[in-house]
Amino acid sequence: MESQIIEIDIVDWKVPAPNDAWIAGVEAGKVLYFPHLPFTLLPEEQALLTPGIRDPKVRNISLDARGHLKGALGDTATQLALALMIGRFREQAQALVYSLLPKYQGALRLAPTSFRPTQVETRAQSWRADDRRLHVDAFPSRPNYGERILRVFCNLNPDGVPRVWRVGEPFETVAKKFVPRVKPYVPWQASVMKALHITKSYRSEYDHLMLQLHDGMKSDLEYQKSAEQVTMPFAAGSVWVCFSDQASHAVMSGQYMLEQTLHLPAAKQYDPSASPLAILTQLVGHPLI
Ligand SMILES: O=C(O)CCC(=O)C(=O)O
Ligand SMILES: [Fe+2]
Repeated sequence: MESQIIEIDIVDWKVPAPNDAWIAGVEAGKVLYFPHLPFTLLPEEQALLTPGIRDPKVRNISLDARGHLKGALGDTATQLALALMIGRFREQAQALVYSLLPKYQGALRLAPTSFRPTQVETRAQSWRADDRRLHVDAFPSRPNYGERILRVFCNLNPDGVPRVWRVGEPFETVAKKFVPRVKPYVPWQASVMKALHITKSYRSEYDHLMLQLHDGMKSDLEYQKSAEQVTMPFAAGSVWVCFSDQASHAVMSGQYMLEQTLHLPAAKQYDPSASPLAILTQLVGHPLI
């Protein structure tokens, strides 16, 4: 299998010039890896690196698009410091993406920024929520009609502990394996789920297929073992960027990460035909949204 990782050795949060191979690579579902791109903490921010800062009722601490902090414990000063740290990462992540992918300017929609202080290995969860299994991202309650999920991840572990991922095979390979096994799409069920507010909007056939890929991959233990994959330790002080609705990924270990999600209409890509929407549409042979 061709490498699914492209290393880019820069030390500032912008690339000197856009690069066609990087653009085509990330739109093909590869992971852009910046091994030497630390997020610099202010001295007073070191104290924020503790798992106890997260409200146990939520999965991650997040800063929403309006700048509201959610899921953190602690006094006002702590909450303010967290919001400032996460907000600074948000700015740097966006600057990096705009330098890498200038055509996306004006087309990206900001989603929440997350801070993940919990040690991955100690998290207990159901198989469906377990990101230690290879998967592509798909969200059950939020249909997106093919809109892309672009993510910037940053390992800010202070003790040099890497965040270890597994990165799997290309999206087309995954889709060819799992699409033949999917449960059929039932439009009236999508209507019921919307009426009951199980989904925030009507679940399209595209969203159905993406969830089926997500669940199909995670529930197949043989696939988890035998699929082509590489184990990738993302170093402390590094950044990586990928379309997480396309790059097959799993997180195995690590602690302290910042993550920015940006949404992009597939039509605004450099090559819309590389999108999961285009690949799945081609595979099933009829429109999905
Ligand atoms: O926590 C991580 O490193 C990644 C988890 C994951 O699968 C995701 O955020 O989509
Ligand atoms: Fe994921």
